[in-house]
Amino acid sequence: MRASRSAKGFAKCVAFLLLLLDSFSNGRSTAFGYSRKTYMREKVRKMFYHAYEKYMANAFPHDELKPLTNSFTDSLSELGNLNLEHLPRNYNGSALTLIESLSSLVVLGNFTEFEKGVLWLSDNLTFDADARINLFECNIRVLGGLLSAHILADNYKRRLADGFYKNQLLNLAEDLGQRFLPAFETPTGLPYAWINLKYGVMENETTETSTSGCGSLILEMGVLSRLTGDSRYEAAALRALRRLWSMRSSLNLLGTTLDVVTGEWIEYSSGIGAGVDSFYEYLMKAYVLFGSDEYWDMFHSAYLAVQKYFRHGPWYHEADMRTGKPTYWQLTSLQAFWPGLQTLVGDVAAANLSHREFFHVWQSFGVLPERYLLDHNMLHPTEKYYPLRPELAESTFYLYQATKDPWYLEVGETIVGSLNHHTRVDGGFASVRDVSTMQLEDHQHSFFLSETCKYLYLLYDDSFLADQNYIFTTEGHPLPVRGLWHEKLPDMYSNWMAVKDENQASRISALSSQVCPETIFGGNIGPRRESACHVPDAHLNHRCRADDDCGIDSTSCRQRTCSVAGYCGLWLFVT
Ligand code: DMJ
Repeated sequence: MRASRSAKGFAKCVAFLLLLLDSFSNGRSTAFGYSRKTYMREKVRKMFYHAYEKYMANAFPHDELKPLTNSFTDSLSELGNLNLEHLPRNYNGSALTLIESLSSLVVLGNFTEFEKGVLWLSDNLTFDADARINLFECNIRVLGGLLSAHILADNYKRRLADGFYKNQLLNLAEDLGQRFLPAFETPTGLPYAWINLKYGVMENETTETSTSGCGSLILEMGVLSRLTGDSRYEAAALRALRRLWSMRSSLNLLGTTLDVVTGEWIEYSSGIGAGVDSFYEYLMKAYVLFGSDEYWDMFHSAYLAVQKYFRHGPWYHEADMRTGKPTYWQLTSLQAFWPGLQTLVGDVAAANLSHREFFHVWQSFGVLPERYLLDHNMLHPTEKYYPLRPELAESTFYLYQATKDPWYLEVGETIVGSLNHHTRVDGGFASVRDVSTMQLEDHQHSFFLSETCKYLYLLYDDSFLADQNYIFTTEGHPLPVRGLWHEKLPDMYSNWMAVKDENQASRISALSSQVCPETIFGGNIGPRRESACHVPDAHLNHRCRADDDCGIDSTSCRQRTCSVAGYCGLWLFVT
């Protein structure tokens, strides 16, 4: 009972944060009126259905659609498998795109199609397949998709045929979870990256995995344990996460790849993009979902290290975990999720700054290139593609929720325009092979339906979020924030609950209350300055005019300054 009340309090506080930030938009331009919002919502709805219907017509029940040839690919066995090794001979797909679409169908309010999908999966889906799959990919797409759809089916039972839903998706999820468990049987508890669904870990399997691969399992496996009462899934994911965390350097940095048998790092350089991204995301989101201090403590230290060693103004480079010295100066498309995570934490100022830069790159190319070499100011010679990724849309959605600044709706409009212009074809939506020529690739990734379309839709219609607080998994599948799942509410959040008025609230955020103690506001820096919550850019063009317009940086507690171009930031390297 106590736990449940605390969790509700916490959830309310998160909602309060969003409301509070809402008030910072200061009545900016309302050019984005109701009808334009409705128009955009319908435009995104059409995008989703175009992708979904073409998949159902030309690829289902295989995994993903090939939109240029109206055919399919059984890609679950190919995900993460760059050299396409050990491909199965008799694998005919798991209806991956349908699984990934279920939660989006609920967000769009289409319970008829949702029910049809659930019925088909209940009757036909089996994981008893001789297929070697990537544990991380299968976890976020399949296990996450099934669990989220199960919870939604249960929540919206009244919208489905009477007596229709009897936990079929949860049973499938449990079957899959059991097949994951052998991967964790290593001397370190760190899971193998690859597992055969039917036969477990293959002989001579590679022992190399990524930080995301063993650090981004806790949401799905934790929820599976909470729903089934079988603690093995959460215990395995938590053991792996703890072991991974114990491998951090004295700077609180981690590498990108490691060996699951020896527990040694293989690649010491890392950043916030490929191979690491969702590790950070899951620490924070596990804290919100399960309320355990342990996740917050890990996230907090990791976040501060990222801001200290990877950040350069609004950009993030990579660094060696042992020395903190920069290694690669590259922008990657996956990094664009970071402002969304920062917004969830309350560090909206930093989020806003980076988001603008990613959007600027999107505008320059028409979409986000997979990798851009910041030090050479050029596209990466081989990674010039854009596979319909969601990260910029995701961050735009979070920032709009936090600020209600209509500018983010315009950003969304640009993204929607580019996607329709460059990637829509008769047979669905195609990935871009080369952003410099806009040559297309015959692949519609399932995350286009689970994430890209969902976040864009939620930008213009968030009614799905009205009655329940959700955390979105890294694949965009909503999981409810439930009091029952909270062990206890950490003390630091008492700050939020004690907030009485707006002025007080504006000086506290999850991070600032830890990093910049409130006394700092009465000290050298002066009273009434918020640290983390937002850039108090009350001006209509969102730009500062003087240093005084900029708040305090949440991680260094240093005064931000106003750049020549009119942006608040810490323009020097943070050391
Ligand atoms: C998705 O599968 C997830 O968002 C994952 O965390 C990163 N990559 C893709 C989308 O780009």
